[in-house]
Amino acid sequence: MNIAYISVPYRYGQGKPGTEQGPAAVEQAGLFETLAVHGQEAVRYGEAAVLSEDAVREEDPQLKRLEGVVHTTNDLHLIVRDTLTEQRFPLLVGGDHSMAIGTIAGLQQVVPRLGVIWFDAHGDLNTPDTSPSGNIHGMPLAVALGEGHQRLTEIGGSDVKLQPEHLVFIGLRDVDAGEQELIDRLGIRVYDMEAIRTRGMDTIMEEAIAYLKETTDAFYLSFDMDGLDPSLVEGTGTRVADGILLDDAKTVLRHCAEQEDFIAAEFVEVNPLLEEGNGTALLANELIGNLLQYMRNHRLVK
Ligand code: 4U7
Ligand code: MN
Ligand code: MN
Ligand code: MN
Repeated sequence: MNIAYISVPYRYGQGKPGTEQGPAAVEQAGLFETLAVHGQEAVRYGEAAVLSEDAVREEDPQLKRLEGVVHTTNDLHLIVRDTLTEQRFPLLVGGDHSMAIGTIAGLQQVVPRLGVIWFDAHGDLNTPDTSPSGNIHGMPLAVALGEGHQRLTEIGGSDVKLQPEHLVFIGLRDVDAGEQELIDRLGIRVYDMEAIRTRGMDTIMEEAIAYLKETTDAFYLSFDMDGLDPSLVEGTGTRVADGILLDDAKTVLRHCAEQEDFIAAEFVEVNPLLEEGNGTALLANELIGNLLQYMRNHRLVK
């Protein structure tokens, strides 16, 4: 019983109310039952601290709600680090994607050569200088690569948390100019929708994992719900047309689950206030169920 569900009920990395209710919505959708069905302890193992609305100001328009993001990601990195140290598999539910600043910092303290599979329509590689929105959920990978505001890059220590060759994108299709510049300059591996269509997700995941294995010791999956096709995810804040369909998403999960050195997963950007009903949270819960099913023989789950 080694899966440790950790919730991150927060929204300060973006402007739309609702992602702070993401974890509760996924719990409502049956997360504890899903954990139990797969032989896991049906508990919330941890929850990241979140500042109250009153304590968070907009201040810098290029780094909106910075204090709120620093507070939660700093707390989360300690939770993730300790969970991993206890030989457990952190299963995180958010919350907006800026939480990954904390996830990566925490994992990297235990696994210095960390690999990342970033399932997302977006690059999340903006800095305060390049961001069109000032929302920090569009910046977590830049921060992990050591680019951006020092309050963010120093979470978990001042070293660089992620090397560009330790990152792969799956489903990328909405990239800002500054992000593209960074991808080109650093030679980051991208599997876009065109690649998925022409080569198939099985081939791509095999290649992506083999690539990461060359130079990393373990990897985690960061799953932004907006990587999926907008027809599947009404309840997420930044939907982009022509996304990944369910079968291909499950293929991503299966390939990750088959790897011994797969050490954590996060499901982010569930926003129940953007839809009638709870469809996106239900889908997140279903995907988590698929993941646990595929992981039934995983060393961290038995
Ligand atoms: B998400 C955006 F400009 N790139 O920086 C930005 F298009 O975590 C969107 O992937 C960021 O959902 C989306 O604001 C962040 C925008
Ligand atoms: Mn994202
Ligand atoms: Mn996204
Ligand atoms: Mn709703």
